[in-house]
Amino acid sequence: MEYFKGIGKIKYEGKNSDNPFAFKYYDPEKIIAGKSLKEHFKFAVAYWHSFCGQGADPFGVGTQEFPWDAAKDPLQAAKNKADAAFEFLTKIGFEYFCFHDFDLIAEGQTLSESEKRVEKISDYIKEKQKETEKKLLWGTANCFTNPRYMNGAATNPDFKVVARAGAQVKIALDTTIKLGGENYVFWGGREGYISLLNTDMGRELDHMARFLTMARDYARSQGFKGTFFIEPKPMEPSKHQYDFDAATSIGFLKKYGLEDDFKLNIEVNHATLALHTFEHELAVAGCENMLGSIDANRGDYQNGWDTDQFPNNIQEVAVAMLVFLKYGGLQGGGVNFDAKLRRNSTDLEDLFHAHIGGADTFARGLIVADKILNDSNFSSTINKRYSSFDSGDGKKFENGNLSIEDLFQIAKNSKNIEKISGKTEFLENIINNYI
Ligand code: XLS
Ligand code: NI
Ligand code: NI
Repeated sequence: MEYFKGIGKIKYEGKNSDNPFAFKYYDPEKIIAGKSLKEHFKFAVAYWHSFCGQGADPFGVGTQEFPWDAAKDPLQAAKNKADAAFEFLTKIGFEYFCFHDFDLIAEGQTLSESEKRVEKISDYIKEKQKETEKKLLWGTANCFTNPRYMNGAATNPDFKVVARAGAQVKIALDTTIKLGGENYVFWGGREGYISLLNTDMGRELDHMARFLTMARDYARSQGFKGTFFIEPKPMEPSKHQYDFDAATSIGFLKKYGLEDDFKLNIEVNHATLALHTFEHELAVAGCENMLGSIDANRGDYQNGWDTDQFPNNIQEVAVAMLVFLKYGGLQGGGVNFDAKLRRNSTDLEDLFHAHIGGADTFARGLIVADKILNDSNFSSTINKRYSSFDSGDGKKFENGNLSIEDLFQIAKNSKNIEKISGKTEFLENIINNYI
């Protein structure tokens, strides 16, 4: 059965095209900084938002009626959903998808029933992957929706729940490996607290580290060669989440010796919730050599919720792509559209407009950033700012060859300190001139 009727394969037609079902900037084969756009981005569709989320919000039920949800039998409904997902992937032309265990099929009443269900649907998906040559960017376990996780999963004060989360992660790891997953994600939605009054934070953090270590050891023992990603987010649904932002997550990984196997999956809207910019989070991960993957979306700059809108802010993405290029792109991951249609976007074709716009925004951002780095005074302006460290005492300082007494002598002997402009507006203009 064809779900997205009347829509064919989306092609790159260039910026002068007025075809709404064509890419204007995302030419998968275009080479930028030595790699094709397709290789830079490894665009992925998020199973949960695109094929599961029906648009419910705290004030109302879902507005979407997906034809693939109609079947009563859970396995049949899951197969129909997979058909729709792979039809969409084929038509949009992205190579990758990402999933949570229970995006693929509804959770069963018991653990063994759930295990059986996931096993059956992953057999089916494996076949679909063969037919369509689509790849799994990452898998993950949903350890936050079921009420049993209301006090957390790995950080739950009840060991029984921790064990249950472990069972779920084991199955999700097995499934990820079975489907050739290139990475595995941990987003700790309820790994945090609602109230500190009833929470032993230190103990919960130790538990989380123990849990992640066990998951890593198990996956490695099963031959998993990919990277594990922590996806930082400061809050929502918890009042406070332990993986607050990139800096906090890196500190955690290093404290517990997990930094060799884990990198970060940076999500745009999570950055804004943490009161950071997207590029800030990329830079924090990048300078630690931990920039693994991106969850692409956009927040609402007025209300500050995790609205997960599709990316369309070219300036925001262009500036982020300067950081992306500086650190040599993503380590193992890709750009996953962890974004959802607005609740009143109820046509099936809206999913195409959303992904086309998102891909074009990233492509345009990267092309702009690359031009800025190659053709403008952007890099030289920054290099000049730091040139006092390129030779003489500045160089000695960087190399660790000066003491605080040396600084004292140097300061005593030097004349007035002249003001040096930071050139902020000059640089801001360069960005806009290249867009
Ligand atoms: C929610 C997260 C979630 C993760 C995967 O805010 O973005 O979707 O990406 O569990
Ligand atoms: Ni995400
Ligand atoms: Ni999110």
